[in-house]
Amino acid sequence: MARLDVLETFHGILFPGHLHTQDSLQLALKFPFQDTDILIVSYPKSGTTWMQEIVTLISSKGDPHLSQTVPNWARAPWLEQHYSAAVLEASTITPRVITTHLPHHLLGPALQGSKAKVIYVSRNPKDVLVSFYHFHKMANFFPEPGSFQEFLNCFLEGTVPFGSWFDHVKGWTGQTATMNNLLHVTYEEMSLDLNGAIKRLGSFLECPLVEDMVNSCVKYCSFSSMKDNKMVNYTLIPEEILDQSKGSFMRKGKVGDWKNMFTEEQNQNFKSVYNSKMQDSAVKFVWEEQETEENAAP
Ligand code: PPS
Repeated sequence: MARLDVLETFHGILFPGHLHTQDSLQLALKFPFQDTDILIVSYPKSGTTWMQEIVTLISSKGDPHLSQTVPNWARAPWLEQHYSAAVLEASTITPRVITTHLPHHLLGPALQGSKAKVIYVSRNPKDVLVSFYHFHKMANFFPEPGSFQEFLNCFLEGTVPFGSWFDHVKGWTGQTATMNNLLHVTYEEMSLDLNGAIKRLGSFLECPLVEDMVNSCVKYCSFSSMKDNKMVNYTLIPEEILDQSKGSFMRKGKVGDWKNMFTEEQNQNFKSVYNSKMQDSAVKFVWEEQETEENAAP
């Protein structure tokens, strides 16, 4: 299934046809979740792969065997991608770990009444945008991103593949008050205190970890360790699909890399769109506080 030039439009959102079909997207919306499932939800480039690795390691009590022998898409498949039904059927891994980039307004109904544990991962949208832009350049299943300014405009309009970051984040984080099986974790929290984030996730997943296990998780899900792990760094993907000569999936792994791409004008424009689109959101992000402090500095 190459379909590198195909984009599927599903409920008004673009999805790369290399990985998605109308059928696979439709099937995801009716997925019969089991109460023991762990669902990782994210907008692309928010720390999905990192969370897949963390959850695998926590479930393995820090033992890296699974995370270093089975590719992430086989141990935590994306629900909406065409191969997931076959992977989930053949898998013997327990608990099942499933990943999705679908927005809440599409997947929410399938989760209604389920006790599946949902982990929502978010990241500063400016870092998401920069990471997504670089990924578009190397991933041949995405359209040409154009200039950074053009891509930024599409991101703010929500016309990039996977739709609007704003709708995605508001849709999922808006459920935290009513869904007690939903945990919101940010990329920035994981960067600041990986040890603490792992402990918090371990207790949410009801998977108690002693200190040695936590330390092992921290070691194997560090950026340097994951960059060298073929099961997560996407070097197993053929060149015609992911052109590694144009970049690497494990690119920088940094908080605040947007500062190397954005002009002051782009930052101001982004901020004003952000403030208007997020005014109805109750969530306060770590990176918002950090940026406010930086602006206040003399
Ligand atoms: S995808 O395509 O949606 O699955 O991408 P996703 O995994 O969500 O995001 C990729 C970015 O996450 C960074 N990454 C990490 N950062 C820090 N530590 C660890 N361990 C880690 N693993 C992945 C990866 O480098 C991408 O970010 P950028 O900014 O491009 O480096």
